[in-house]
Amino acid sequence: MDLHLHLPAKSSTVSILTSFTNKSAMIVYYCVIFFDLFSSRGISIKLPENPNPQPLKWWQSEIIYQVYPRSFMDSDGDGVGDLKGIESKVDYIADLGAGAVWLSPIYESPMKDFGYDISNFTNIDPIFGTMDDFLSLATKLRENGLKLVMDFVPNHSSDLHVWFNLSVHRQEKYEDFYVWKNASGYDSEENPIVPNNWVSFFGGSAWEWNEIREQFYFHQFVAGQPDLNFENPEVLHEMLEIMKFWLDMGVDGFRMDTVPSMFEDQRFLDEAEDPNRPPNSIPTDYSYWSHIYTYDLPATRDSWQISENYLISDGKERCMMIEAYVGSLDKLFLYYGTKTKPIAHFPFNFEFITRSNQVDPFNMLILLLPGSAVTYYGEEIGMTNTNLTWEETVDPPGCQAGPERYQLFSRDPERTPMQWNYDKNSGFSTGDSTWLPINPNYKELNVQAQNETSGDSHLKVYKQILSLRKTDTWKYGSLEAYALENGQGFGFARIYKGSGFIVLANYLDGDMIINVGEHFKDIPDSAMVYTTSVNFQPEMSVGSFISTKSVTIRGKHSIILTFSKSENEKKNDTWIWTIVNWILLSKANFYLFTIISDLNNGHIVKPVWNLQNNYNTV
Ligand SMILES: [Ca+2]
Ligand SMILES: [Ca+2]
Repeated sequence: MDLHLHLPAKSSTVSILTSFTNKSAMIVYYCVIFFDLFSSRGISIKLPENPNPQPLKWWQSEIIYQVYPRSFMDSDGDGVGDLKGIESKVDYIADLGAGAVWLSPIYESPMKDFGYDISNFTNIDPIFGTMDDFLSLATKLRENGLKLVMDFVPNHSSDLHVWFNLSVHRQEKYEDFYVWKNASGYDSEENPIVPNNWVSFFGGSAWEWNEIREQFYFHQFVAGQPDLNFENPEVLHEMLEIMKFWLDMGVDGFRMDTVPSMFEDQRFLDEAEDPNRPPNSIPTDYSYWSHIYTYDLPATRDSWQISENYLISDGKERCMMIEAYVGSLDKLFLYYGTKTKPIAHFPFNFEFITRSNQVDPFNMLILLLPGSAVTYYGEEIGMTNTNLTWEETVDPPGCQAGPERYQLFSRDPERTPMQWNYDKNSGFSTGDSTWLPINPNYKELNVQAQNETSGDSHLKVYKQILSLRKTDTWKYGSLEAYALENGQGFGFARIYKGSGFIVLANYLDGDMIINVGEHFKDIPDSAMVYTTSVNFQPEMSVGSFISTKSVTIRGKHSIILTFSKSENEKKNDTWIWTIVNWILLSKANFYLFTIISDLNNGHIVKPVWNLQNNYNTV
């Protein structure tokens, strides 16, 4: 399963945040910001520049570019993306300025959940290619200086995995590999009754009857994804062996899928209704229930600790990112572990939701605040969700929800193929059909168009942003951030050794006129326009100098200014590492950002954010 792309976006009913671009499942962990801007009031964030900078680890500084393999590039015309297709586009990813590629699952799978149901964890599915294709892709990535992160799905296997068959037949060692329970009874027609009321993420009972074993098995996701039983140490052992297999193949890290789902409370008690459930939810919906016995149990975190020794024992710095939708900041923090017992390098989720027509302002925000960042394919050109009909819907949670409600749950809209050019299927495939339709807007919105235009484009802005991210200012600079104009906008400045940049973004419709010096310290009266959102209003030339005393930004636009302070203007910043909380209050929600600095390595290491009142986070 792969919750990330849709749930926060699609099922939100209270939040004023609406999904806007699908291809904009943004990430953040290392530093994150998330906010809604309707009448919010802000308190500032201030952190000094780093006096003792150490080189950042690759996963701290480099953009991780997420490829959804089915939709990136199809090399053989069957309408489904594949590894050879990805390999043919490595140059493109490298040219963006990204530093790593994260591949969503490519393992052998019957594709009931499009690859998150794995029938062989150490082989490549033929639809994507062969192991040779994988090694060839890995080599090409390495040659282009790109790291490779693999999706890893520990919670469940496919029901077609050999382990499951052995478990069904109670074969030694495998008998308890899955979560089996007896029927709680039988109804008047002799049908077995489920052990309890647990509901799957994708809707309906999480229990499936197996006629051979005459027991129910538990599945947090589709019935074809039986949950592995992590109470059994053999299961964890097998999973660690599989991770080692891929590390030995040269991968640089993992993104661990739905880790909070791994353990279930062994009392198997009924779960209660969630008092904060969405008003339109129904009892067969996952969001209807409070998942205190099936989600985010402490055992989850105890089981997954990064073995730093193993991860870097050969001198190769590897990365571990853990998917965790856990609702509160406190809970999310637990997934970092502690210094002596680290869990994830960073927990990860897709709750940073972007807005229609604001891809540039949000990219500036997420990529230039301190912290790791992920770009989901297509985000760099501002791809948008594709409206699909019920007949076109293939995603299991969408199909499960039925023709009236599929749009609340389907992740198909954000998975439509990459829009490369003006050609048939936007250059994604030469086939007569594709596994999901191409968004019709490809005729205007595609990579070729944005590369070739003589004017500005999201792609050009994106590359400019990534260039700035490679500077010492981004890596080690101070941070000063404010909500602007009663929450209409947001601005932040980064300064290192007297040079810096400032990002100003207006997220609402009206004009915003900013006197930079009113909010920010140490910004000169004049600064250079580094880049702007596409079609920035009022028009400004990149490279020109403007007064910072009055910067006008029309609605939904953003700008980056760069400047250099003269030596004698530098002041000694007080070096205080601290915990900073930043609260934004808005009409509907309240968001808390926390940044925690690290006393030892002198860089901000754990900025995270939290969205309160969001019951759609899992
Ligand atoms: Ca193909
Ligand atoms: Ca589980």
